[in-house]
Amino acid sequence: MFFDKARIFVKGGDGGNGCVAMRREKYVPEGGPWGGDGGRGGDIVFQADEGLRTLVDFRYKRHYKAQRGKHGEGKNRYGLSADDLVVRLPVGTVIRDDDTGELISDLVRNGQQVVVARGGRGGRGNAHFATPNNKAPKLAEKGEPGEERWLSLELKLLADVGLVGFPNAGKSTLISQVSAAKPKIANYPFTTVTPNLGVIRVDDGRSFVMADIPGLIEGAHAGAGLGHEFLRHVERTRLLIHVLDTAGSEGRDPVEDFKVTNRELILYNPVIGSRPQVIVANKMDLPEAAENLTRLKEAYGNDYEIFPISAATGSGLDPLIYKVAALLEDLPDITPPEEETADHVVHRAEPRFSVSREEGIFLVGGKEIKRHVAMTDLENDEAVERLQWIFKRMGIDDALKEAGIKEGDTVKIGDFEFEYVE
Ligand SMILES: Nc1nc2c(ncn2[C@@H]2O[C@H](COP(=O)(O)OP(=O)(O)OP(=O)(O)O)[C@@H](O)[C@H]2O)c(=O)[nH]1
Ligand SMILES: [Mg+2]
Repeated sequence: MFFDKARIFVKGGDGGNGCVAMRREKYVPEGGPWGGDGGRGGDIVFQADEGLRTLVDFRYKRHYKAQRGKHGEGKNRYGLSADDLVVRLPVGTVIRDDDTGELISDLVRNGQQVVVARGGRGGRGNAHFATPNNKAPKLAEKGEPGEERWLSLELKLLADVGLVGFPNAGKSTLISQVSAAKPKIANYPFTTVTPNLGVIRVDDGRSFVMADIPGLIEGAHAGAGLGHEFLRHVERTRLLIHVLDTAGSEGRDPVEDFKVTNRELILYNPVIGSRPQVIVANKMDLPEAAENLTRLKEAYGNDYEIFPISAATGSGLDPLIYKVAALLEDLPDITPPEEETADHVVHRAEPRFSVSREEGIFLVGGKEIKRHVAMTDLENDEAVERLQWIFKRMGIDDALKEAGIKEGDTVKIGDFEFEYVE
């Protein structure tokens, strides 16, 4: 099987905890705070790798977690930061946030990297919290939790040219003649069930990549045959080679086939439907082909270049390959479809926090305050006092009062519950 979709979970490493320590030295009577900071948690980094062709690895391993940072230590020693976790994916993988659908990245270049989940920063040690009023603070921050989210991955192969046409038209035979690709070829429809890529090298040093996909039949856009699933892999090609069975084997009519396939392309995606095309009139070695070629020329000769070939015998291939190489030189580079460029992503402006009431409990939500709670050592009075100060500073205190909170009511933030005191 060919896996071109996956859903996976990623989590950056948590930051290491800050340390509470006091300086104790012989001749320094009043040692100050001396606890070091925790180290940063590792990021999850995705890297495009041209050696990979499918997302099959993500079928078996769905959870990716980076290491946490080391905790800070006494004598102001920092905890070590964790290494990033680098995960390799095939070039052409589109990465989205699975919950929001937001585009995170489109890996189109070999070696391209993107951070998909940041590691948390290390908690600060108590050395940071000394003030003129509190020269020996006994609190430190816990490490910040690493970012986590579900991602959807979708592979869209990157090729310059895509082969489209009915099953049995000879697409796989063609790619096997002009490149080193060795797809299965047989005289029955839907021989090809997974896309194949082939590199075509022209004598003069130019080269381009061709994608062979499963054949399309009428109604493919609605799921007939193998459906249009695989058209995704020609979405980013610059030119389509439309392969026709000119001999009209099995009672087919190539003039009609050309129309039907183009209609399916447009129904799938008008952008693909309007890609430049050349027509390959295949199977010219068969006697029925000559007459159909004349009809094809009459019907489409004004609008398209038509290349009579025999993929089976290899005749007519050179003019086709030279022309395709020449056309590609003038066609713009592959750019992902516009709706997939990050500029078009709408980022929802999130309020800083939210306060709501449910069955007498006051719920406080929001990333920022949840992070503060996660970074607080709730067993430590001084740390909790500081958290209360953060509540005031962020305006959560006022919002709770506005919502009608009274002494003794319960406040809940994530998993953390406490009793409200004025
Ligand atoms: N006579 C003749 N037969 C051909 C030619 N090209 C392909 N064939 C035959 O046509 C049949 C189908 O060829 P494939 O290359 O598998 O066709 P395809 O378009 O890849 O088909 P799907 O993968 O099913 O979409 C095979 O039996 C080939 O040997 C040709 O130029 N002449
Ligand atoms: Mg095939």
